[in-house]
Amino acid sequence: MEIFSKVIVLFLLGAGFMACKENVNKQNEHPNIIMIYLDDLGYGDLSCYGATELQTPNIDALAKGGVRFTNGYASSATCTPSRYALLTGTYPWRNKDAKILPGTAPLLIRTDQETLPKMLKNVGYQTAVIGKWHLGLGTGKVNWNQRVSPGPNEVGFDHAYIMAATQDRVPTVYLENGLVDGLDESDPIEVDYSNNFKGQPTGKDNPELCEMMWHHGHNSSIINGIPRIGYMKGGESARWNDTDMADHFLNKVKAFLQEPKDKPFFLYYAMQQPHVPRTPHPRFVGKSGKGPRGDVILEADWCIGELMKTLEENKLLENTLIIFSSDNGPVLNDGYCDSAVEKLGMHKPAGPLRGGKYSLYEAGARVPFITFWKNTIKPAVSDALICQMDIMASVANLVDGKMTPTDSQELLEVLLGKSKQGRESLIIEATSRTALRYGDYMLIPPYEGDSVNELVNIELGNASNYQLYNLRMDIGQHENLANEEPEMLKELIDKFIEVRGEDYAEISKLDLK
Ligand code: NG6
Ligand code: CA
Repeated sequence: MEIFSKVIVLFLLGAGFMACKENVNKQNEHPNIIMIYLDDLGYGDLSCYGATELQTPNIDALAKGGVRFTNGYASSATCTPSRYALLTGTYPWRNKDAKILPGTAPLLIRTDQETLPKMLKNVGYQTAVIGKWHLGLGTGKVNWNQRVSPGPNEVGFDHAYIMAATQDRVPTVYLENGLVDGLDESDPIEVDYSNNFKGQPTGKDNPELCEMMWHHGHNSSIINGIPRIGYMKGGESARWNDTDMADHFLNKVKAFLQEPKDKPFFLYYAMQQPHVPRTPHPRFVGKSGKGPRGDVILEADWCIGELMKTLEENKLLENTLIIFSSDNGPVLNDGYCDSAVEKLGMHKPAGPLRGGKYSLYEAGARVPFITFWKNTIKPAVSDALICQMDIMASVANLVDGKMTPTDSQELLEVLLGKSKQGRESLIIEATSRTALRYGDYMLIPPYEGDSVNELVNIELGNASNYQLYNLRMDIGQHENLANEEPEMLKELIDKFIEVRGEDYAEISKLDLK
């Protein structure tokens, strides 16, 4: 009898163990997914990507325990197009409106369009965006005093806590599911990108009121002592506090993670650093020795450490795929005098790459790109070619999600570090110009326009002839091989035209024959 009961106990324990294991496996089929997306962080800005003058231990820990990609790309060298590609899995140059948007722009993603959050929602995910949006809101003239719609909720996010555009653009308020957070009805908000409101100070006319001076652009409404792009009036009680922004978004993230959940979740954590205006919390001021740009990178790294702690405390780490990247490459002076140039020292935001934000050279769209999933992803460095646009198809494969084939390539094995067979080719975009990465080569077609944007001091990639670089041999794009390798040049031009077709001819206004 005793033996019999022992057998039963063992059997029950075994069954319990199996059930538990099955549960874990089931959960593993539908892991939580967190996309951490920084704004203007360069390929060389992190110590895990070779920076020696800045230490980013929390992001380094992701890289150390996960896959660190050396050929990971945003689709573009500016924000809106990259975010569009990330969320829709389509090339931004297919949408003529996918350009840097003002804060009053209508929603860029069609509400009937397939998106990454919608695809996940359809297979049972709870979806949330917290942070920078910059993909437009509404359908035309927005009334910020009513629910602003369509927006993130209408393209797949159950929950949205966002800033509408960028930290340097009005309106300088947060929106929660379309409603301005903390708005007092008796002090309505008005926003205009063409004309000032009577009697409101501007950076242009009232420099004495600016605590941070503008260098180019950014001379409209002054809010919290910072001159912005665009004019805004009212909404005093709802205006954000710039130095608290990182903590504010982080607290929203923590609250979201701590909510009890009966579904897996997708969290798009779109951080504002190190985009201008760089406003580190006083805890981080002076910590990098590189001025506010370095300080906000340290602040962002700290936020990610806090995020990781929250995941651990809530026992979510082993069942969460984390993807870390940036929307475009680095810029130092992006319109404010904040000593980013003067205090740079030996730090190289672009690492070994040429160019920067706005550029068709590598530093424009090649960015830090890391995947981490405790006990599932094995640490590795991968040189596979991958684009943020590919996350949608890859994740769809992971969760059995449905999506119509688009420009997004299914590279789940690459994302998880099991394969290094990435893309064969990729079109990258920078301010409506495009270039082709094919294997180790980069083809930059001729474009009119300045070769250097003197205001931001970045080489844009414009030249009167084709440029061809072998990135494996020459990551810094010093040697144009167009004359030396005519066959390769021809092959790449053919490939480029095959994908870009008439659009390219129209945009570049060049005779392709
Ligand atoms: C530019 C702004 C720049 C930044 C950028 C958008 C001026 C002169 N420059 O037009 O400061 O806001 O747009 O950056 O206004 S992005 O990362 O969101 O694409
Ligand atoms: Ca950006």
